[in-house]
Amino acid sequence: MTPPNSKLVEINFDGIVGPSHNYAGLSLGNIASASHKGDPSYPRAAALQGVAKMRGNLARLGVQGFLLPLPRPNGLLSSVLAYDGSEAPQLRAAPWSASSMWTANAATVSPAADTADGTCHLSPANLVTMLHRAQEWPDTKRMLDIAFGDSDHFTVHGPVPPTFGDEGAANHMRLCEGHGNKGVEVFVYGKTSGTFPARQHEQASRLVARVHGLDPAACVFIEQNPAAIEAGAFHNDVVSVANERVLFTHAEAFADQAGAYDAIRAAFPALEVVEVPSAEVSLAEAIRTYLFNAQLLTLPDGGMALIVPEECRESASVWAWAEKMMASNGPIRDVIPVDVRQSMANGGGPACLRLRVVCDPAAVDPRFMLDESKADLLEHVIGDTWPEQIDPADIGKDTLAAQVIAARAALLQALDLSELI
Ligand code: SUG
Repeated sequence: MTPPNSKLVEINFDGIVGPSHNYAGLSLGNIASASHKGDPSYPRAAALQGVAKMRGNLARLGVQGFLLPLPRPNGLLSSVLAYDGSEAPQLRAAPWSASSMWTANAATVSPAADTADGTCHLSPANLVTMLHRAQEWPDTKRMLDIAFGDSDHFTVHGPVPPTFGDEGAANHMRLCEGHGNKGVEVFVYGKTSGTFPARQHEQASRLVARVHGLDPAACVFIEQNPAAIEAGAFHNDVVSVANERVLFTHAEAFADQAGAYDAIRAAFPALEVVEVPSAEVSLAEAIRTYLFNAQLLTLPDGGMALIVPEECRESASVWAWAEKMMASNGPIRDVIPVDVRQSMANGGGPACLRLRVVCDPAAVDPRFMLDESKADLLEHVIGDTWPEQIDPADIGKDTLAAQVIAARAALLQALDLSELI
């Protein structure tokens, strides 16, 4: 076994919820997005919920990063679409989407211990399946190039060509003895067979693995269960999550569940599976509550905690299962609910809101790292400038556009990141 590099730690980079956060029902196959379409949104509350989640994890782990909202409304996309009101309102809403908050879709990340050249590789996701998400990658890449600009430590690639749908880390898991050790990277792809699109294509995953210089013997490619996609698991991280040697998964996550465990175990014999049976938590309830869209964290004492949405505590079956698990002698010792309801209503739980990067924190541009005083600063700027409420009829209005642009600019200025304006 390769000895671990002790400077390498896992940093969660949470996306700050942008000032244009709204519910336009843009994501086919994402049940929360569809069912909240047309509701008023509360961008200020949404962003503050996100900061509170970051503060909690900063206290637990001692390290936390963040990524910034992208420029919205996106004038370039608006002009390309030439929206004149005669078409579906989704075309008006797409350039306004705050969807970059879900940084689990920003990129796929392979830590230095896994790659041939010994740098941490990041590939921004092309997100081609959804118009409102496909606009993200150029601005995401611009930000990753700054945050991870130290080429002794990082390699930032371009996206996978658009024919191959790539949704980033949401369909990627990593198994390892410790975050700094060489790991096994598991890529989960879908095949479109029902009414909802499979957003992660197998060829995109294979391409990312090659570009990152991964050891083929330490890569596993697994098909998502088509029934899970049809039930609303538009990304694999809606039905499973991994951390170190543990895979926490619903029993119906993969097309061939036993075959998936065997394939991972062949590359990573120490695998420990924590499987939730359908009889205890149905697939539908798992997707409704986002039990698996959780952050599975290694705490400083070596134990693991699962950061779940509040919705899990309110579900009789999910919480009964969580309590049983906490009382058992399993690897996950604690289940901690957090309130990210504004994001949840668009289909984004605690795990969607973060991108995991294993690296030396000193190698990251410090402007993207959080501490308590910066969390105060974020809250201050968000409290002062983020719109309190957005109604669907506000989308497209010049007054709202001006407010959204000014709010983001105020945040970038406060963080000394005006080069991103
Ligand atoms: O791509 N929702 C996002 C949610 C992404 C969740 N991410 C992970 N599972 N990692 C999506 O479907 C809704 C936008 C709207 O409807 O306005 C949206 O884009």
